[in-house]
Amino acid sequence: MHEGLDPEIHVIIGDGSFLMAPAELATALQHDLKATIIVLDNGGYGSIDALAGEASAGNRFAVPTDFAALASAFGCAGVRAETAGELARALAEARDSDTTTLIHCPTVDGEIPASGAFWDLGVPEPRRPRPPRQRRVV
Ligand SMILES: Cc1ncc(C[n+]2csc(CCOP(=O)(O)OP(=O)(O)O)c2C)c(N)n1
Ligand SMILES: [Mg+2]
Repeated sequence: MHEGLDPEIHVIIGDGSFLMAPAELATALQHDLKATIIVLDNGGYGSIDALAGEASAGNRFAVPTDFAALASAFGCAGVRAETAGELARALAEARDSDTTTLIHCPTVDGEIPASGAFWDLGVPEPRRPRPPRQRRVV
């Protein structure tokens, strides 16, 4: 739903949340909707990782995702912005464009900073421990 005078729609979303439903890019194209999606990439489920503390498992992504390439694969524009200047340029280009644009913003290099918050979070356990599956190189 869109309200207000500015016809532009902006979405700000974390990398983990975006990866739960990337096919929404196809939905945007299918319905001829334009949105500018800013993906804040801290390399994992940062909030959950911090809340789980010592018990955290599987909340950091072992493999980086090229979100700009992912957007291109869906037929959207994809761009990576690592500085405030690059982000400003990318936003201006997205505003001038007719298509949905994804702007990939890496926010931390490596460690996800602690949030300082605490949440008594249950950590699910697999039936038998096994290492995460590796991405197959073809
Ligand atoms: C559909 C769904 N699955 C799982 C969750 C639990 N959850 C809340 S925050 C979060 C992490 C989100 O990660 P990200 O979007 O990368 O944001 P970050 O915490 O790293 O800033 C998860 C998995 C949720 N809220 N909704
Ligand atoms: Mg994240």
